[in-house]
Amino acid sequence: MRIDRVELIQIKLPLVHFFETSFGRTYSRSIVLVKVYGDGLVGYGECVAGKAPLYSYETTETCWYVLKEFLVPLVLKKELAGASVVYDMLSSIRGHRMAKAGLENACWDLEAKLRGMPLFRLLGGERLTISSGVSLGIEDSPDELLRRVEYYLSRGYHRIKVKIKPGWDTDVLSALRQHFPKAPLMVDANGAYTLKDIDTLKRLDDYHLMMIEQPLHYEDLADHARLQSQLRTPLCLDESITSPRQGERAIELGSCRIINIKQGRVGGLSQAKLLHDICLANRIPVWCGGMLELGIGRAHNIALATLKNFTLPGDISASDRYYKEDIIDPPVTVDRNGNIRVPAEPGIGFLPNQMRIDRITARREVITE
Ligand code: OSB
Ligand code: MG
Repeated sequence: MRIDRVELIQIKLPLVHFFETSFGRTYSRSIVLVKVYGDGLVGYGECVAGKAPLYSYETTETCWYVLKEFLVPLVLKKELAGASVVYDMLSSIRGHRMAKAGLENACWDLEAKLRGMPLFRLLGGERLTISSGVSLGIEDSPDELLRRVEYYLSRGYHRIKVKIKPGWDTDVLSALRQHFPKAPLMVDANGAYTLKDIDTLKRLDDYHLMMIEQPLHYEDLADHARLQSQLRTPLCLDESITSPRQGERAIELGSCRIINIKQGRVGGLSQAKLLHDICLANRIPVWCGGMLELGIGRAHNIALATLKNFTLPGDISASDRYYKEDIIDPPVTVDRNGNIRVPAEPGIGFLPNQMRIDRITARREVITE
């Protein structure tokens, strides 16, 4: 496969409801889409980085810059054996994994389309439906959160994740458990605690949580190992696991018992699959994380979540949980049983709606050399 041009498109789309984590409130997403043209077809990718460097150092702007100046020139006009070689072709560039993922994932879509097969099959996936889950942000009041939890449980979602931070934790969880004693519930702190909060963290053991995601600083695998040894509830790492190598270290150190795999965070589908394989070999279950993706990134997540070791419901929800109108047709939906159908059509299996994309485009550039 030979890529003869790459198009970068920056779009902006408001969320139907703000999303608040321990690092702030988001009202809309500004993201970079990547279109790779080769052998007569087009592959689509989405960079998951946000406007500001809060979750990671990458941003919409750094993705655009690094793709245009450094990454795209490394693959343009080259003969590629397939998408699986792209990550190594980009290895001279340090970090910027979300930018790399946008480009590599577009190549995966293109390769699958050229072969006439669905992306999940090309990745080696084995599920025809995947479980839905939802991640609920910090709200203005616990009542507002309760209302939302009730709604998603009634829609059949298989797991509810709620964001916590100091001051929005044990009281909120007590209220949740009073109303929903048996609900499959977990929490995500996005690194908002330190070991000084050990008393609060130990009390989290009382709420029958499936897991506690990223309670401590993203750079501290050792502190997470210390914490895990004092808790019954499994820890799950997100921000800390920036690569398959970091995943291996976290497992070795006992920093977590579960890993959240986000293809954007680790540099694309090939690295995500590698991390998945490492976890499988070490009997660490994984689930597919989300970054409030639009339809293209969501489609890549769905394909990834069909791999064998994705045994826990992740953060893949219906398109309308995030956006009034998604940029793909049909939108992602959750059925009565809380499942999401994996498309059987070639590539990502959803059709990007170019007219809708054009309407929300802020900037566009075609790179041919
Ligand atoms: O920590 O998992 C996270 C969204 C943006 C950045 C970080 C995170 C999240 C979510 C939402 O929790 C997941 C989703 O529904 O896409
Ligand atoms: Mg997280």
